[in-house]
Amino acid sequence: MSNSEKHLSKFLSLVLRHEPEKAGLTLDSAGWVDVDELLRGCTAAGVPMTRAELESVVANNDKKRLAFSPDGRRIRASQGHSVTVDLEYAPAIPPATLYHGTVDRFLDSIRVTGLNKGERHHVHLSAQPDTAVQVGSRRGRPLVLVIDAGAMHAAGHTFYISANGVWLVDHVPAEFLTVASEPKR
Ligand code: HQG
Repeated sequence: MSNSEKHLSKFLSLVLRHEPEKAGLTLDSAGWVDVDELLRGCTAAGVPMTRAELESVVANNDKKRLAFSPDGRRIRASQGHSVTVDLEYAPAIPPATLYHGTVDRFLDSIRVTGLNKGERHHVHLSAQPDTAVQVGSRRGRPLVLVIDAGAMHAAGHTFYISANGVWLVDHVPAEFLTVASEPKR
């Protein structure tokens, strides 16, 4: 992705997940906005963008964070919102094991309260440990937690999978998680 595409991508994630008002927009209840309105709003906000540029950002985004509606007229972020939206994903059966990337300094708290969703709508989990390593690396030396998703599901926890493959759950109680490798203190 070029630097200018990265700039557009960051602004789009900001607008479509957190602050639609920055582009004079409101998201509908499922997070969608009209593509033409989005392009006009971004341009008015000082981040001019053509439909072709938007399509290129959506296609090249490393995590496929954004998705067009089937008719191509609307667009939304596939997960990661802090504004209230209901993405209307159907509950899904998780794999036996899922992973969460974090850092050592959060571990004591996580062991007490489990994994909390914080500012987001869900706790984010991945099917691949490598993804968890990348997520944890945003904050320091990554620590990978192993989640017994099969047992959680059997205990009645509802899982969803986003359009870009992120596993979502409301909370992970501490008894369902273990540390993949103990951090060196
Ligand atoms: C931690 C990015 C203390 C949790 C990434 C994490 C991901 C606790 C942080 C996506 C805790 C929340 C999500 C507890 C959880 N005590 N700390 N009880 N429970 N935490 O950013 O999972 O680029 O909200 O471990 O790649 O890091 O936005 O969640 O460190 O996919 O598309 O609290 O965000 O994707 O941080 O990241 P976040 P996350 P995007």
